[in-house]
Amino acid sequence: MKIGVVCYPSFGGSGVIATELGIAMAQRGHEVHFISYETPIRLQGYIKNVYYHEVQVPSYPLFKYPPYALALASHILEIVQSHGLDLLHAHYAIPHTISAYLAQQMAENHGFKIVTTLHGTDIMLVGREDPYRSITQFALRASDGVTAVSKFLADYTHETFHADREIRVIHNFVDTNRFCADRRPFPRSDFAEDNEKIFTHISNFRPIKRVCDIIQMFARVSKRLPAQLLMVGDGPDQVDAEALARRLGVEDRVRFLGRQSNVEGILAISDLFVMASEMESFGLASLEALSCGVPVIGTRQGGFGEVVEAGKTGLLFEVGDTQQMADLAVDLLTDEKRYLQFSQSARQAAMTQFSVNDIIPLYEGYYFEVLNGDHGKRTGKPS
Ligand code: GMT
Repeated sequence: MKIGVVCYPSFGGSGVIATELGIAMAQRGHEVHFISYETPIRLQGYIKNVYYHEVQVPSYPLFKYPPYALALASHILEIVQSHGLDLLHAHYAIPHTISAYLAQQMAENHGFKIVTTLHGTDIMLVGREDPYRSITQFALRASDGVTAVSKFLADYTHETFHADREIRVIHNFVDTNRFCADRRPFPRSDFAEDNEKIFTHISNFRPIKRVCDIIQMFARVSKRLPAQLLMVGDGPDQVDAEALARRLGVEDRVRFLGRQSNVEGILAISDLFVMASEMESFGLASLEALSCGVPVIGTRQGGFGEVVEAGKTGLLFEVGDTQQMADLAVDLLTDEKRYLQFSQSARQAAMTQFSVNDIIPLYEGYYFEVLNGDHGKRTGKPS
């Protein structure tokens, strides 16, 4: 099969999943064409069957907003025509699916199918806002197949967008060999003393991630046990988080590491992974932590409960309740036997429910289903 993959190339989970999925498909013998405005962050080195096409967006003085979606549509069309793609997998409904649909309309003699994967932000934030609501609804109809990374997100999409079509739930996945506590490229002692616990948070520090709650929680924990907090990533709320750490007197124990390409190494030496998100359709970094045997403390929101089993692989708390978050963390870390059970269950869950080897065939099977028929593209189909 010849597959095009359109994704955001950045550090976000959707780009990571799109890239790892594309690579896995290439390793299964399919020809895979990545299409984006930059090389996706996890696409490194030569990989057999993989191509990368960069979208250029010419800027003219007249264009206050360079039309990326149109440049992307033209580029998809060129690639479809020169390589004969069978299927285009768009990660994010807007603008990627819309560009793919436009290319589909233009590619008169080269029919190809469109699969859209909904990741969360496209549906819960961007697509719900008025200017993008109708176009997101249209993208859902225009796709030949739609998948969502959690059941929560599929249900949410059906309700919010009245999407009268099948949305296949395919959970995100993790490479359990790569994300493994045994693989430590650097020692734990680089970050903490033997008696200190290591807390880790990874995100893009956007307001939805509530990173200041994590600092608040950590300041409470620090009064009760020796610990270090590693903040991985960057984003708009970093400045506030740093200021809060100073105000609460924990700045010497909170380390901002910026974007890291080797998150597996950091997770492998962590004791606890923490997320305070207001909403999370899945929470890929949490799954990567579980795979390293690191229990997760996160909010009882969105699809998080599909990733973290409360009371078994992690613990959930109400959004904003940093006291409860701190209590849960201290209780778990100070009960060695319970912690060990959580850690083992975390690794086990990643291996049995979310392993790359089990999830990739679900996508591949879905691709074939879509290629073989009009898959769930029912109501209000664009003609
Ligand atoms: O969370 C973000 O801001 C990044 C966003 C993305 O585009 O990568 O993440 C979304 O997709 C991830 C991969 O499927 C999910 O693990 C995240 O939960 C989801 N983010 C939200 O739902 C807020």
